[in-house]
Amino acid sequence: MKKTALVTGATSGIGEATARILAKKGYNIIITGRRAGRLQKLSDSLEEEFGIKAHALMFDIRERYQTESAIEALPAHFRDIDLLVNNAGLASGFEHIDEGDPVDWDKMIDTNVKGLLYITRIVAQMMVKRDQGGHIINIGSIAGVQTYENGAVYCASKHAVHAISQGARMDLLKHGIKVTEIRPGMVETEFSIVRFHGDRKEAANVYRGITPLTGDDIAEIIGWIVELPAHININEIEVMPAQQANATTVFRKEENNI
Ligand code: NDP
Ligand code: 8X3
Repeated sequence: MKKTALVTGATSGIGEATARILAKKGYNIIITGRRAGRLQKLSDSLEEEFGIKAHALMFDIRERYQTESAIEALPAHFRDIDLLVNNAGLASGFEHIDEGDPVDWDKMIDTNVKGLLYITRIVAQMMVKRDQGGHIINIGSIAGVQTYENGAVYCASKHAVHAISQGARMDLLKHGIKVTEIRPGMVETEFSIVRFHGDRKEAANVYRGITPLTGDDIAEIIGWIVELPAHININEIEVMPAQQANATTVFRKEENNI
């Protein structure tokens, strides 16, 4: 019987790549996000390309009732969720704390922390009730264990994901539900475009002189983790571009005349 995976934030970047790799591995896929057109297109292409069943759920993960209603309304054949990939998230703004915009702060905390909690709670309840184990993979960040200038609130939100991952792993242990936290460094997706409020030049500058990770790189790692034997869990994994040592140390070729 095919397994079912739910991937949040599958309309671009890491989430989209993850949905593709899991579909390729034979999972039936539930994808979520706010951009309906992209969701439908991806859902159709997953079914066509990989011969699996896909189901698109459009909701804003910051809204608890939207999130819960969407999951509660899942058709019967999508309700046995084996794998939840908590990927939806964003950075919004890049300023010192005294200059930050509370609208940006709310977006990050409501999406990265509260949204992740809302969906985790309801899917974990379903997994516990079903009593067949399960796996929750949280996309954290290097920002979940390190902090950088102009990133206090994003880093705080990812520190919360780090804590939630550790706590959930303990809480769900007796139910055979594994919890994995993946902490990437720089991945070139729409992330920086969103962080800089649509300024593509500023976003491209983040990756100047380096070969960043791609969504596919993270998806490959997820694909490997989910195929490990049942008795193994990867608690956490930190993955960086080879030119990035930590959150603040990057070796850029152009600046080093290479
Ligand atoms: P993208 O901007 O490409 O993708 C973000 C995804 O999250 C989109 O599908 C978006 O869908 C979804 N999303 C954002 N806000 C909401 C919301 N309110 N409700 C529902 N879905 C939402 O960025 P990435 O792929 O890079 O980001 C994915 C995750 O990876 C994030 O949690 C990010 O923090 C993390 N990460 C990213 C790194 C990077 O360098 N790129 C490094 C480390 C971690 P839509 O807009 O359709 O709602
Ligand atoms: C995204 C990576 O370094 O921009 O989580 O915070 S970073």
